[in-house]
Amino acid sequence: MSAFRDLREAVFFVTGNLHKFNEACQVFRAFGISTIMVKRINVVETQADDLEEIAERSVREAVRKCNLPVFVEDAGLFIEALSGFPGPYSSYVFRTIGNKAILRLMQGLRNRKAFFKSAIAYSAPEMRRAIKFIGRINGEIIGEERGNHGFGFDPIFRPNFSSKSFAEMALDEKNQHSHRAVTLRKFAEWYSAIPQTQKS
Ligand code: ITT
Repeated sequence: MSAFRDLREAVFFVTGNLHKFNEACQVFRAFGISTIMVKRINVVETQADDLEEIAERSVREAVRKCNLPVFVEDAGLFIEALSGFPGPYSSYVFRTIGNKAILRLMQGLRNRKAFFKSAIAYSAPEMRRAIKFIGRINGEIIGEERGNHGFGFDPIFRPNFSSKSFAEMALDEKNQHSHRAVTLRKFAEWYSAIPQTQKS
């Protein structure tokens, strides 16, 4: 018996990040869509100044390699006092200097405003252009790392709707308002509405 028997459909998510995959699974489950992880295989991270452009280039590359209808999601943290740094370079910055160095850069700064942005690009072998969705959440960089949930910059980011950092929230709480959840829901609504024949 198929593991997907109670779900209307499935979607392929190309990512190397299990946290992002788990967030997506939970959002899509509410739409009756099951999520299948396709391990991200590009060794050199696609680089550009704009998240939507990064997502679009990545999805094109993924479709070429997998020959499947897939989506990718790219996110970044934008800090106002640092002119939007690390933004599209978030992955590299997190891997190299990490949260402690961001907190040091922010020491003494009164403007703590920051936002996370997320961009999804979906494409399929016969599609000439990717379909894109974006989401954003405003918040601030707190003074110290807090919480053990989540990943990446979650311990130093507090969204405006809560007194907790993202890392102090369980998955479903982060998924109520996060940048990624907003984008995933927009995508899921669109994906649920298109006829099955256009998805493969
Ligand atoms: P992919 O394989 O899907 O690209 P990734 O880990 O490289 O996964 P992104 O490019 O989307 O993820 O994000 C870049 C970095 O930004 C990521 O490595 C984290 O450090 C950070 N980041 C993204 N989304 C985040 C979130 O929801 N919470 C905390 N940090 C996040």
